[in-house]
Amino acid sequence: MTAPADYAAALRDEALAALDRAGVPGALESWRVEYLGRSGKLTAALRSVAQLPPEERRAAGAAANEAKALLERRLAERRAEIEAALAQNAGAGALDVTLPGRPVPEGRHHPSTIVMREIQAIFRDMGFQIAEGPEVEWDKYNFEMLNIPQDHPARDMFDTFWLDANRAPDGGFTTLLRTHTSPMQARIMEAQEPPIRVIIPGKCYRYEATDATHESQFHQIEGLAVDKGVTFANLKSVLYDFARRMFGPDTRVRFRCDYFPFVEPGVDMAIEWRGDWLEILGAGMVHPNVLRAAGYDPAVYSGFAFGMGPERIAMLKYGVNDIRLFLANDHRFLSQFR
Ligand code: FA5
Repeated sequence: MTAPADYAAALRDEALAALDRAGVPGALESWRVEYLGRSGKLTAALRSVAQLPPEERRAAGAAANEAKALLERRLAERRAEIEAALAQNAGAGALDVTLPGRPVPEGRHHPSTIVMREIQAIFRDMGFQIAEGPEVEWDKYNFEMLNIPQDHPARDMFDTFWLDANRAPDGGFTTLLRTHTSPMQARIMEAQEPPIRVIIPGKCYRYEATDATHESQFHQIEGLAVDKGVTFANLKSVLYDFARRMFGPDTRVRFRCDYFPFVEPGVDMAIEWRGDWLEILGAGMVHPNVLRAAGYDPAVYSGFAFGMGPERIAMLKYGVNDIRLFLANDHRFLSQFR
């Protein structure tokens, strides 16, 4: 059997360990009640000293009293420690409702987004609708319906990311990442009747070596207008108007012949910018084969189409000398635009 003095010492050690674990004022109070309260363990031990045989009473009483004094002292010390820690934390994390709020860093738009929105707003003003289409596209829309059949040499103009999905029985590719937004010309004409006046912004992909003016992922904004009696003069006036709204009212514009299989005649348009002529888009009258493929009678309807690259336009407007900065995700670059 444990001697009463040893029992008091064991109780003391147990209480000290429990005290170390008590970290908040409420836990200290529970501890006090458990060991030093009126029905506490140590109080009970002290009381039981009276029932001991006289020869044990002295040692047991002394041990229990010593333990009690020690625990009371440690309780006071522990309370002071906890209060000091709380006071320090309260100072550090104090909620002062009179302080002004912390500023939330303002988000910014990507330069491509800024330029695309600007371009879209100009065409919206002119009465164009805005449509979007799939980035994973069928060969049929990206090429065939645009007057670029299988094995047509113009396919070399577009270095294509082909996809493994839906391979033809002979193993040929049928799906790809669209190389331009022009497939939406075919999709829109196939789905609706003229009159059509629409622009299509979206991402395009080309399997080409990147350099300061070529990325493998970039945006285009396609434009398409189809109706009875649409002429090349309409195309020119819309694009002149666009250029002057986008780059300033005195901007000079130049058209030169260019070749795209889906337009006839085809042109590229350049603007005069800081003394240089810079091409900003390809355009032309929708090729009769494209109208026919979509189910329109080219004897009745005509149309124009154009396609431009917003990143190249952003490079001009903001003086960016390397297109790869747009997707490099460097905050020092991106934070310069609003
Ligand atoms: C086309 O993609 C034609 N679909 C445009 C068109 C539409 C012509 C309708 C006629 C009628 P092109 O390959 O030139 O054309 O690309 C058009 C624009 O996309 C370019 O002027 C350029 O601004 C942008 N672009 C093309 N390739 C890249 C690239 N690798 N990186 C960044 N921008 C590019």
